[in-house]
Amino acid sequence: PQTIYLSEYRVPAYLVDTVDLRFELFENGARVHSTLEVRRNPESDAGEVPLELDGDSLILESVALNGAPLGDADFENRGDKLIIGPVPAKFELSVVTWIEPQNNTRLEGLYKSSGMFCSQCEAEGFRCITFFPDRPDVMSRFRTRIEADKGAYPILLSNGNDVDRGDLDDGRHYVIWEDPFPKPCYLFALVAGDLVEKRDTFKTGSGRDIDLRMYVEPRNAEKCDHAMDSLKRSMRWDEEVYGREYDLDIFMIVAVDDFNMGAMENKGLNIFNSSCVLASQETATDLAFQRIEAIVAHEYFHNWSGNRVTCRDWFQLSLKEGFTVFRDSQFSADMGSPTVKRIEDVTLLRTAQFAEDGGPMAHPVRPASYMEISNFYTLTIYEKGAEVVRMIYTLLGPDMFRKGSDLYFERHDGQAVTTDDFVKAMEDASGRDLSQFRLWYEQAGTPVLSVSDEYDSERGIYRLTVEQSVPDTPGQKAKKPQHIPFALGLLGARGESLPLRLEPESQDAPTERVLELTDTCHTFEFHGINERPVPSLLRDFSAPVRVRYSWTREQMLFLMSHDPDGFNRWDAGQRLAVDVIQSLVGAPKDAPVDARLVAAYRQLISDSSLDQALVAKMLQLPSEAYLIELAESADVPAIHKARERVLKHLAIALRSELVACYRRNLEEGAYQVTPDQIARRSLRNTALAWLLQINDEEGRELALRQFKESDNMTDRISALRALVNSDYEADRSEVLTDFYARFQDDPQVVEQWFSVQASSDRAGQLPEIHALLEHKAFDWKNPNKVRSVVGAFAGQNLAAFHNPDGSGYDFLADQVCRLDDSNPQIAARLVTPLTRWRKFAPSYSNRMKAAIERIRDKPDLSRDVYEVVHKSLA
Ligand code: HT7
Ligand code: ZN
Repeated sequence: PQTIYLSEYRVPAYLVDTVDLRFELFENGARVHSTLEVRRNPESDAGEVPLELDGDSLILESVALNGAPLGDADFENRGDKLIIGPVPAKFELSVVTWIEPQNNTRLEGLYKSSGMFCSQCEAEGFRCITFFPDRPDVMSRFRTRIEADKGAYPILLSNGNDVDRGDLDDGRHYVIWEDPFPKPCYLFALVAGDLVEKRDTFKTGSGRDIDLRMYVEPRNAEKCDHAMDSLKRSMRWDEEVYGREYDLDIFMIVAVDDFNMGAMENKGLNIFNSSCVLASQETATDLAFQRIEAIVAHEYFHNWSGNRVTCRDWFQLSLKEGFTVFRDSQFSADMGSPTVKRIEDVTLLRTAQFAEDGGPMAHPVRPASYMEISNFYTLTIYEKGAEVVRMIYTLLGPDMFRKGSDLYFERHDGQAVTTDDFVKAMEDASGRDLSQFRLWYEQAGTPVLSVSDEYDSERGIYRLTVEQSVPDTPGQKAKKPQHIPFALGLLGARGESLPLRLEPESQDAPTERVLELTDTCHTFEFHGINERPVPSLLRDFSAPVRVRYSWTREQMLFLMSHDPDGFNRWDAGQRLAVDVIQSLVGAPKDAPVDARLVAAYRQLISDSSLDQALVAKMLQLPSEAYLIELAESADVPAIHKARERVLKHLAIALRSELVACYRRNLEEGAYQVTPDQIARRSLRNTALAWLLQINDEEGRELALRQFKESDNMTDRISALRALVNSDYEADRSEVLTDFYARFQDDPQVVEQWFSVQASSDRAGQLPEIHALLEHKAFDWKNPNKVRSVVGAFAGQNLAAFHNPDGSGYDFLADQVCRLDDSNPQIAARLVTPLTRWRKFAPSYSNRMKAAIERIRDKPDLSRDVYEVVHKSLA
């Protein structure tokens, strides 16, 4: 496959001002009539070149130029390109293609899901619908006429406003949609199905009434309220915080079961994976409720950061994704607890994005090349991209940042632009120079800050030295130092925040500062410090970096209970737990567990005056995935054992506190998704899980009762998971059977049922995984099902996946090869755990490498999988 380079970007030779589409939808396929108003791009120096349109899996029926049919000699159809020329400077082009949505298993372009037609065009799916210049810098006004059988497809949707509808012969009907905003074709959408409509309204700040509509299958009619409420909160928030009002008269959300990702921000017609939008108390967990709110917000926010201002090319993907993730994380922080939200974001970043940034697919936030763009919808583009925007926010402050975003939207409304344009708007609005900061977009790899300190008691000076280095990554060596905002505070012996005087005589010094690191090495001197302080570094995780500093366990314990920065309090606890677990990896069975960890956890569980949402987070031990990420040459079963050992030790030592914690947090009153109730449920379910790890009879009874009696999915599935992960084998199979019987008609719940088993080292060994793949509810064509079994096994059941005999690796290789033909996007994502083979101890890594080589040798490997396996083996 060909590699595409940013350096080879050229403006399009032709622009398309309007697109007129007519879809004739049938059971055996669809005919797409497209009429384009095309003109030569005045900004292009390409001259009178032929017109090149992209295509994929299309059957071409006819081509006409200015109404005159073209013959075979007038164009060349190469399958992936339709080349027409010579062409006039301005003309109308009509193309008719035939496509087969019912056979489309890639879920790109137009396809069928549970009997309905739906589309997914980002990044390059529109070319699977019709021939078109499929690139985001070609922006057009779309008019779409959809025709289908009225009985089977009463609802026909596309972008914009419905301007006409009517009946046709043979029981068919049509609807015409017009979108007044020019858009790239990746934002085009079409839905046709037998769906119920849920309606609401939203009054904008300027007094316009917006029609809000959700379309779902009839059985899901009662699962829309949460998404609709989330949408209204998002609309209000974007007006209040960013001054952004919605622009069309209608905003629609559709839920589909078969979807490659979470959701898609098509203009005025967002399409969602059912699992990311449908929720009821009985079927969705607290986590799902929160995720739905965040994704609904994310897609809505794209209307400005992505749609009104879009990307010039796909190298700029983080322009819309990084900024929009930043915006949705601000929103979620405002809706709940900012500290908890920060902890969740950083956990994902440090566990998974850092791993990506240190692995074979490492790439900058603005990549310089790619083979398959679908492989670049990564944690680096999304999460690191959001951190980069967050650092700009930290450096500029909220007011200047808002001025910058206003300028960006105003300056670039209706344009397709670059990450550099975004940074420039921030610079112009604030007067700050961000030239060195731009390296965050260009250099891959997670910077490392090595911090050392000394205390000069005679002069009362505390000296902090920070050295930065950015590791080599594929294709990038000898990197330059980056501009890093480094927030910190210093604590005195009683936990008090010390004034940070950078000059000896300065008065009214703040107790927290954001230092700006720009050189390889900086030394900062803090004056008037009367005793050796404890440093609280990188507060609120002010930059996506690794900090190396030799904290003692005493210092970690001190920060855990005294740091006024909630994030760092949590982080100190994590660091302590990591330190204790790491010291036990490969240690003799009877090696002692540090009693200070037990004491610290006892304090956390018992002190109900602490912020319970933070306590709930602090009680979660670092995950196996995080411990692996931190390891040099990971021996997963050894890490698994050490972590389990610490967890069991804590559970035995704190048994009575856990039971008390469970009982204290038993719910009273009606179920609500509020921060307080979420924290209570999380605390009592952590207590339950720990008790079941030590085969506690009282814990078992509590879990069985909770499983039977709870009125919500959070509690029910937590009890299920605790029992499944316990040694109570009879209970395990009984609750699994009972759960399936109760929820078998709900695909989203069945996915959770699959995932509880596939991620469990008790219920998810390979024979059971094979049985799940044979289960009648499993469906290879549904990405959620694949993720919930194969993805959960390889990504969460780490000790089983890393079975020393290599069987887990062979299994994953088999499934990737199987999926490669039907859904290469999903296959390429599934292969990720194997691509990191270099990270593991030799006996594991050799087997992983062999498995990935087997995938490499599969005939007709897709471009998606080809890119990841070849980069992994390079
Ligand atoms: N912008 C959307 C990306 C997306 C996507 C990309 C590739 C393949 C399928 C896809 N479905 C959605 C999602 C978002 O970030 O909002
Ligand atoms: Zn997005």
